[in-house]
Amino acid sequence: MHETICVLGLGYIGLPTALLFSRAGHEVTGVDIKESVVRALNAGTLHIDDPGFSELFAEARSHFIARTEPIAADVFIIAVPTPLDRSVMVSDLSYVHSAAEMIAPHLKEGDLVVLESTVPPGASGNLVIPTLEQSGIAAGQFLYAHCPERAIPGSTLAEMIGNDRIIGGIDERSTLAAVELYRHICTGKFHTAGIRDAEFVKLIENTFRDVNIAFANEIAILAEELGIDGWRAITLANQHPRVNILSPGPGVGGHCIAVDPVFLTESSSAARLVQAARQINDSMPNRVMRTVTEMLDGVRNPRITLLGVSYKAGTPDYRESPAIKLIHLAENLGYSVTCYDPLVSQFIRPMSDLRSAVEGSDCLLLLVDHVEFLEMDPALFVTMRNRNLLDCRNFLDHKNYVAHGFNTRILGNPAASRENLE
Ligand code: SAJ
Repeated sequence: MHETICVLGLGYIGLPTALLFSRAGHEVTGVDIKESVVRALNAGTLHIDDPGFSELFAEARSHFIARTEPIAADVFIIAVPTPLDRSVMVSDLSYVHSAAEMIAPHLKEGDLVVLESTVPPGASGNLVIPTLEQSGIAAGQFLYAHCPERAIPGSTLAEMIGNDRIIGGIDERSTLAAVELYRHICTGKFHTAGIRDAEFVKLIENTFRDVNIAFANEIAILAEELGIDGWRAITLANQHPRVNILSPGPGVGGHCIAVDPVFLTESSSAARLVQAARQINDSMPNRVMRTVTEMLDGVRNPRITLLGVSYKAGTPDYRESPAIKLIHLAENLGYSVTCYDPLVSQFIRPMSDLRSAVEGSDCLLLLVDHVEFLEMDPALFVTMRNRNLLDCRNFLDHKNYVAHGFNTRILGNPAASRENLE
């Protein structure tokens, strides 16, 4: 059966979800409060991109329309942002709440409401369902399930289709209805759970990654203290069949990994490891900046060049990017900062082309392992005032930079001084 579907929120998750259901033959109304997004989509222009999005849009458009308000439908999918309110370090559920308020007047008995947005455990029962019940229809008369998204930006469609999904309904009917629905767009397995369990599982997945990145970052810090190449040590440790340590870096960005551990622990007074991991990852830009100040000791009016400002390789997305904190730290120390990123054109600071970004610079600071950086020729950096390189991803061909007169440092590898690389 092909139901009518209303998807609330047309961002990185809501838009591809809406289009996959449209392509599967459902009549889909995509709802976004931003009129510019609605206008662009109805005129055939995508406002976000990821591999396969434009092809999918072309195939799905005949069954898809965007609006600023929901309409009656058989299924409502909530895929709005749940940001972290950093002033109080608590999840901001206002978009989820207002999506539920917008659905309530259209809700009928037998409709299914699915929450895809990531929320703290209990949010469905405490906030979303009571708001939907303001329609006068009780939960159970309408169906409700939490089906958290798990797709990684950069491979959103492939993961949205292929990954297993966790589905937690308020009752068996809801769970089965949600499984039946997602079967139309997903080829992965379905694992059913209680509703709070599903909320919790999503958060521990991303927290697992945050904690493991923090471990990699702590290894980098210890390796620097002990004079050991932390990257080589991690590679060697990972030869063990049950060890898989992640990679150190200048900090954890994006709208999920840095945020979900806070959602997980916001009602707890006991969580320690998760909070310690957050602190380690959040302090990485400070550590990087300290290394830069050591490298540029004695340089007057220092100028540094950030290579990569997105939150990770292969994406123009710079939400919560470690580059943002680094820029603030550097500017507070009186540094001037130039930015080059082959994928980012809009940022919190003006973006330069590579040539102008390095002109007069005292240090290249590689923050993101975009493949495009491998093509840079260090011979082109003759206009730098001082040739320093700090590679926070152990990514570049350091010997080549040393051969071109660069003083090179690698995060997590104090041995990578000029002498050792020569
Ligand atoms: N990072 C490191 N070292 C690593 C891996 C990542 O420093 O070894 C950094 C990245 O540079 C980046 C940040 O962590 O700044 C997060 O990047 P990511 O690739 O780990 O994750 P996201 O935020 O792009 O996507 C995650 C995924 N979650 C997991 O892998 C458990 C994705 O599957 C989720 O759907 C997504 O969060 C989400 O929306 O929740």
